[in-house]
Amino acid sequence: MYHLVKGIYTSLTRKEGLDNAGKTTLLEKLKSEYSESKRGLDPDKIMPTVGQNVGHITINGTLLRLWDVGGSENLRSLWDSYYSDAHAVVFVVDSTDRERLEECRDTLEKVVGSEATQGIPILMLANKQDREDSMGVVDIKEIFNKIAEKMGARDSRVLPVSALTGAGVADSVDWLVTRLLRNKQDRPPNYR
Ligand code: G3D
Repeated sequence: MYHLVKGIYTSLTRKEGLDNAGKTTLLEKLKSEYSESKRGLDPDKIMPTVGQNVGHITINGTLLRLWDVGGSENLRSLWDSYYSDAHAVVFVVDSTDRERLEECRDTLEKVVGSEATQGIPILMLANKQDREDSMGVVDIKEIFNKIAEKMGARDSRVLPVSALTGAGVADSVDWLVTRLLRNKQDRPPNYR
């Protein structure tokens, strides 16, 4: 019994694929800053994303429904099902994890290449900028620039953030909302 419980715990908490980038921490930070209740989970209560976490925030009258989807290999196959409903993709990168940057780039390349994401803004967040060992946004941009040409005329940007401290989060939200409003005609909002 102990082994089964331990096995389940290990599989739930194992960092694999693109996990650990800070997606859930960012979602909770956004909820604490922008949701009506102004309540988000404390970072020490956040568990790895097993399926998806959802949040709703309102910015200057624009309601955003945010899906935080797990980045592990087996969950990535589900991403496609989100794209046709999505108005933007926010791709969170752990700037301290040099070893996985190539995997991040390859994964983003697939996201960008998907038919259903054509024309929607892509925001890449270089997270964990509060840490001394983090790569700077210039270095991260260089890695992602290699796929920038595949993005065509679509809006894309790499911005530095710390989901933990909240630094850079307001600028990222501003960028996103501006692009969503600008893109309203190509991909109209869902009011359901
Ligand atoms: P995920 O949802 O992408 O899998 P999480 O990632 O939000 O669960 O975060 C994974 C770990 O990174 C957590 O630490 C979390 O506190 C930390 N983290 C997230 N964002 C930041 C950040 O901006 N700065 C720093 N320094 N850490 C961050 P633990 O220790 O709980 O695994």
